[in-house]
Amino acid sequence: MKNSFLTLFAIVALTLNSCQTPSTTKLDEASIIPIPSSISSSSGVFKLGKASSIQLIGSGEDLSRVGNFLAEKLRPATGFDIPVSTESGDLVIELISGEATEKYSIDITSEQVKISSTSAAGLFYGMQTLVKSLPVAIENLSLVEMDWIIGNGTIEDEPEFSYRGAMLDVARHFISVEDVKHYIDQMGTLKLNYLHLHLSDDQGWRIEIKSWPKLTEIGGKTEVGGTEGGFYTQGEYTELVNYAADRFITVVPEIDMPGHTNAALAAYAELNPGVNLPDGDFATLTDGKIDFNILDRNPQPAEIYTGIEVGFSTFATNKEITYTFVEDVIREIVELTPGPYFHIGGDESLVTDKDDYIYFIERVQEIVTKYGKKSIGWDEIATAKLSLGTVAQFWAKDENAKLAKEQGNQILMSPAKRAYLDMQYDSTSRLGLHWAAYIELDDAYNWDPATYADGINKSDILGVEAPLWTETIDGRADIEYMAFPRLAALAEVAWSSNERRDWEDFQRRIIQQGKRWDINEIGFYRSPKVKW
Ligand code: TNX
Repeated sequence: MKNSFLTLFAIVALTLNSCQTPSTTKLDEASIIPIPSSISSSSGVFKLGKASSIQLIGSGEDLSRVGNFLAEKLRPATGFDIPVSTESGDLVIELISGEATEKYSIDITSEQVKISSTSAAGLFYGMQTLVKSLPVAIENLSLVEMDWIIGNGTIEDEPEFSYRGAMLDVARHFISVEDVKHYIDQMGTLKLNYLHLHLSDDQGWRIEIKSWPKLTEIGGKTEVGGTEGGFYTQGEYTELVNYAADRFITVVPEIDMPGHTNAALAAYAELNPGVNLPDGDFATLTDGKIDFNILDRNPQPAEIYTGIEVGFSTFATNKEITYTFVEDVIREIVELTPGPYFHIGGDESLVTDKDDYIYFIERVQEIVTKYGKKSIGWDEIATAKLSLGTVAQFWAKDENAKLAKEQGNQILMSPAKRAYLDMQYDSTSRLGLHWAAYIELDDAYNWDPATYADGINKSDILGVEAPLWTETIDGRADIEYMAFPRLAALAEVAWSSNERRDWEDFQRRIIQQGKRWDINEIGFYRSPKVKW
């Protein structure tokens, strides 16, 4: 009796279990981050099989690249060949005609999966969504025997903001080409499309400038803490630009100025304000005015700096040599940069006189315009007269964002209290600073760029960017610990509408994302806000 009861129980349990399979593969229960605009499920599943193949409809190098990315992503764990052709296939990637936008749709039936978009970027995003609709085991680089199924249904998706960025501060601690590429890979999976490289600061100059070689020879030698620094040759920078472009990510180079310039000031004495008089030499008064010729004589190079204070350095804004220098640097970097933006920094110039600061920013903006780019600058630049198309990157002050808006300029949202990946999670975090806030995962997630800054509305906002400053961060493990999972939260803030976002549902999806990171050996922070 007892035995037959157990047998019956086992049969019921087995049946229940097998009934569960379809429900766990319902498309709207997939763990897609950022959450798409709409997902509707229908009955049945699509099953990836040994004979599965990719069909490209349309033409162009970008389209084939997307097809090959998908094939390469699916092959290792499934062990299937997944050929890519224009002939036929059950995985269809279709470039449709029409004005190119980032919008895409995916239609999944038991016979076929079809991704369509008017742009290759849209197809790339659709491909990322498809990968996240498959079981997390798809991330494995070696064979996993299982059913590779996706629930039938339709996904329609498009981003809320056109600029979805991440910044790496490669100046405070140098970040190797390989580690930047690894970050770019992760950005791609999160549908981020701008990589801002903070290439210079007090502690380091990180890009080769052929006309001013001491920038990297002297200014690139060290980093915070006094360890060996580094820099990208122009070839390596180009390699990063191309690697990013293959993933539909545009590089935004930043040369921070007129403050945060100690590394350049250490390399070239002539860029320093002429206050470093040799011992015993004094400025004289001529007709009651300081004689600047004497003041400017023999400026001394600054000392190499490896601490983490901010706001103590400035270029000499009143010397022509400074603008010759800035123009050479901008020209050389612009030649290597296909994207539309050049970031001129402009933050925390605390030892630059206010009028000098405004003069400098306005002149540098003109140089950027001359070389065909638009300027981006930290929000302080809005105290100057901004050119048409210049973008103010909000990090601290509502007043500055308002000044930019009143001048008809757009705002890039990087509020330090929400979007700064170098802020500690809580007081026990082993890395990071906390001058702006402690930022737990829910803090990074629960804010709305369109209402965050007083007087700034959705239409004033170009997008959202998550900066990672590296005073306390050195190497891939540190980067991963600070960036993940928060970068995923911020990617959803940038891509998905406020109405679509939901913290409870995000918790469910980030747990699955965490499994993917585990398989990819990404050492993310296991926030106590989530039951991993
Ligand atoms: C402020 S944010 C800075 C950076 C520091 C950062 C550290 C901004 C525009 N300037 O120079 O690295 O704080 O959190």
